[in-house]
Amino acid sequence: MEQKIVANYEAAKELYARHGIDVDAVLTKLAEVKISMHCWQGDDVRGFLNKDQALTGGISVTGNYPGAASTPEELRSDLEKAFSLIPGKHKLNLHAIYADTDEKVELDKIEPKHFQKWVDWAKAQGLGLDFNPTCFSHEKSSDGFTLSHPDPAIREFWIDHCKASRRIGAYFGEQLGQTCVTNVWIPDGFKDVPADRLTPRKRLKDALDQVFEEELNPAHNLDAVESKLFGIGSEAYVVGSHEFYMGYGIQNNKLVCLDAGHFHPTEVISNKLSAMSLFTDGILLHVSRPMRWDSDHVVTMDDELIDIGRELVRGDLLDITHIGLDFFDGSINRVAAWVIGTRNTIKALMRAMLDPIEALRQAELEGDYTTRLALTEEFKSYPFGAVWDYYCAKNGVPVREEWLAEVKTYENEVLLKRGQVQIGAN
Ligand code: RNT
Ligand code: ZN
Repeated sequence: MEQKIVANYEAAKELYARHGIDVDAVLTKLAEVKISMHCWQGDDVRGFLNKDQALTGGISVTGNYPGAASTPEELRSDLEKAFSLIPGKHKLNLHAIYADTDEKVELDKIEPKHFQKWVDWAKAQGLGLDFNPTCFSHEKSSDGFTLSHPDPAIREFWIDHCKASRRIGAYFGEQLGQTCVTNVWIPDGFKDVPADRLTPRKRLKDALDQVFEEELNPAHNLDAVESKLFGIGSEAYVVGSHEFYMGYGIQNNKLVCLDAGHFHPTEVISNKLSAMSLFTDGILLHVSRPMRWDSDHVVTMDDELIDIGRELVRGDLLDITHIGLDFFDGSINRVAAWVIGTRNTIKALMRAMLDPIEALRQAELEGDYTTRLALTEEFKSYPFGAVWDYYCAKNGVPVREEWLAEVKTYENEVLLKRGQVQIGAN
């Protein structure tokens, strides 16, 4: 390792040690945290089943940066590049439409075998896998309803799809020796004010009961449910609202998924973690960055990301929280998007671990809010960058912006040689 990196690290260590912070121990702890990187940043949520379907469900990707993956091989190659630039061993989050098979299979009939190539690859890469049924971009979701659809036959189709997805999740968990989180998100909702808010929610509750009927080994698969405030075309009403899933999750022992972009603009998920932890066994996060709406921008080192990190660390919630990412930006290099968002998320956790937590707690307890504020602000310019550089070097990944050169080379040698695909038609 470069001498300068070590020297800076040693100097930083000394500064933190004055506040009783053991930086080596922090890095050991940080290495244990897995981030679930979402596959769908690589191809603008297109997938490989039903490729001709436009992206629907009230979510949207904009931008036509060249080089989007259009085959499983391309996506895996891009993922390998991204993971090689991110310190630590992590997970990949797959959606059902990313099945890697030559078979023409419907969503309600998918099986583990359709994902075998992903499992083999994850094994070889030392990655865990997470999973999601895809309840959008499909003719049977074209009127905006899936699990809460008034037509029992359509509802049945989506129930079967979610059941099949859970079995795939359990297969991932069993094969890889790491629990898979299978997260159910549906777009169901109305553009305009509904006459009846209750009945669709009753149907959703009943559908979920059927989806989760089959007992699966929790060491292999854990279920999560993701709420939302609104989507494009479901501005007035979303069936699976926060209260709905908070209630459902707590009553039925499911992980509640908190997506940073799924609440009112000034409402933050960081402030929900401590409260939820008192009532649930586990939490799933979709770390995202909403800008004016649920825009799914690449995660940056903003106040909310720092606060999410702080809450997870200070509340000792890392063991019960599954950290997933959820953003999709088609206007920049997609590999870089993954690298930026994932490195930031890890770095935010590291920063939180380097805070003088005990001193802050003590000051607060004594009513000394002056010290609390002063320390918090001074620590914002403590040399966490030197610790981060050392962590990256130690993990054999590029230090600072050196990773960008690798992405640019990859762009020239691989991405720009791909044919341009028309993606995200809206
Ligand atoms: C949509 C939800 C959901 C999706 C992914 C693709 O608003 O956030 O998590 O982004 O399933
Ligand atoms: Zn999400």
